[in-house]
Amino acid sequence: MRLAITSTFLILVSSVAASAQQQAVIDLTGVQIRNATNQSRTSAGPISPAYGYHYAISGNVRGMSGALALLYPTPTPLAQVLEDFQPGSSAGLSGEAYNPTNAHPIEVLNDRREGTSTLGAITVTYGLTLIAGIRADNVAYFQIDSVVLQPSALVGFFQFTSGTVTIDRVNVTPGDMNWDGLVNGDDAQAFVLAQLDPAAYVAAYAHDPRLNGDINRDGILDAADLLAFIQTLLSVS
Ligand SMILES: [Ca+2]
Ligand SMILES: [Ca+2]
Repeated sequence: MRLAITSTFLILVSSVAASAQQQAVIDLTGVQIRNATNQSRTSAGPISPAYGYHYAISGNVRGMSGALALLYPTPTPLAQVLEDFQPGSSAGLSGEAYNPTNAHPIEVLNDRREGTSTLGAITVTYGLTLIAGIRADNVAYFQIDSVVLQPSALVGFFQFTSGTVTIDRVNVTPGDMNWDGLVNGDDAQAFVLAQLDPAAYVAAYAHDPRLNGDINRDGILDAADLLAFIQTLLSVS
């Protein structure tokens, strides 16, 4: 009986170990965007190492004092606030990161944005650095650093009423350049596009071309990968 229980336990343990943690979620509720005030949060659970990650920052913020309390008295999507400060800037709230080592730690986002903007009758000097990553112990983190919101007493500060940073593993298939799940001759055109015009590749496939194109995992997509790509095609056909 003891033996049976022990083996059931071992099966449970091994099945848990075998299933990768696909996503990390970091709660932003209560995080402030405040002049000269760094903030950080970590995920409740771990995320397994991967070659690629998709991250997304979303949530609602409210002005807590000063002009921001007057302009944003109720929870307002962070994306809308960023657009108010600088049109187009909300695009950077989601993206992809490549991790050629397939190991942690890894920084997936380090994005500084700054400038001046007119809020009501006030000219605001603003700046903040958004940082996200995964520690060696597989816990994900998010930081808002080096915040400038000046003149701070007049401008006030924001606080998240709700929100998350999610980091998802991207499942890669080396050589599958058109992301249809297969590696075959149809990928050749996309591979050439990735080499000649990486920006056009990203526009067409919405992925960093290195995720499936850096086949030898040295971190760059170049002619050495073309040879590896051809060898991959030959081995699967
Ligand atoms: Ca394919
Ligand atoms: Ca390479």
